[in-house]
Amino acid sequence: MTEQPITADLVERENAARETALKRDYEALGEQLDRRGISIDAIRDRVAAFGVAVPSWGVGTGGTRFARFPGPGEPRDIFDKIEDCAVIHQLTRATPTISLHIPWDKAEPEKLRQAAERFGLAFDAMNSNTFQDHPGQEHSYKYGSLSHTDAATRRQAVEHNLECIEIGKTLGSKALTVWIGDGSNFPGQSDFARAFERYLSSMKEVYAALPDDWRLFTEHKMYEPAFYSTVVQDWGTNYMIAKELGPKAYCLVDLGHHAPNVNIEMIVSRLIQFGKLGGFHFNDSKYGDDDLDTGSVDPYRLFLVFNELVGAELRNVAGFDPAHMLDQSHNVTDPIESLMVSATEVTRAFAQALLVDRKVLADCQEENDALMASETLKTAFRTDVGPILAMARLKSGGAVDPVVAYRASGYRAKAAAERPAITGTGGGIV
Ligand SMILES: [Mn+2]
Repeated sequence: MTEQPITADLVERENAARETALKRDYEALGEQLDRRGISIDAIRDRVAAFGVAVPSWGVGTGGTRFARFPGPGEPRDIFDKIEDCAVIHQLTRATPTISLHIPWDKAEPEKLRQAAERFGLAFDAMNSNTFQDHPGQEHSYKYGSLSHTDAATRRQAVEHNLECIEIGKTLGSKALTVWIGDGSNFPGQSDFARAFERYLSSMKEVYAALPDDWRLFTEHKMYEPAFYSTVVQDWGTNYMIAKELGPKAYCLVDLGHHAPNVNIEMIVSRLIQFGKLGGFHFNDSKYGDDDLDTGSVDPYRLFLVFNELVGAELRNVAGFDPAHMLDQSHNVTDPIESLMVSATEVTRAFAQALLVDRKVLADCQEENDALMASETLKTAFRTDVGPILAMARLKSGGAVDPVVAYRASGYRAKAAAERPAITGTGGGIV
């Protein structure tokens, strides 16, 4: 029997207080959608079946290069992290998998598997880490890893990725995500072409070790930690990598890893069209990078991304199976609360995208009716799908209001009593 970190009684009690109002709201929305030719129950079932992975590093408090302000009851190790991930899934029913980061989460693979299984969780993509030095490693990544000028350093970085694949095999993972911090801080510091050539050569070795049923995701990032240039800086380079490596290689789109105002939904469309969209790291940003909670700044952009995804699904694009993961840094909130809200925002965007009248949209596009095309999207986006999301959670045994139930459970205070405060450890924002 699957263990639940929060007692079922508490969740039931919290849900009972909200159920009557929810049913009324759900019925009212159902009538409205019915007039638009949409079955609310069908949307609810799609939402209930949707999942987004939680990154193990997300349940710890993040930080910036200036400071980190840890919260109470922070996870001490990967086993505490798995328990926190279980809370998120118990209440939202939207996060059935965890994405591990090696070596931060290194432990006996069998113990990891059992710890996840205890809570009914599985493992998503494995993440390698060659953007910082780890205790005992022979060669430093200060000047790069997979693209380093020194062959021995590149070899060490390749070996690390191979180890991640080996660990992932035991855990039932089916993908490896590679993000590197390689790049330069000065014009002239690095030869762009030679660095990229070295990177491709290293990645070919990683790709060769990939099991047949695995996928390799490469993640681009415009800047940071290198501030002048990065080796895998944008989706164009990422696409070239995926093409160069082969059919199991795909591009991963981290929403925050682009310049402000970049049309990300269009990048998503391009990658889908050419069969190379691997998946997402969801988060939000205002000026740059990926530190803000998903949907907190620009929920319309998130919706537009899902509009492309749902469109591709309805067109039955061959091999279309994007992976979804949250990847954000929580500096001022309880990470469990942020991840629950963010998982909800992802499912909200998905539900809204399911409401788009595709026939009307296609007609508007054919007729060059720009205004009504936009309004067709806006109609879906403006629909408050909250009751659908809450009903999907209720039917799946989750909480009608996950944050309220979580706060009522006193989980964080209990964790704080059991887990002594820790300091240090990287924020792990990749
Ligand atoms: Mn990322």
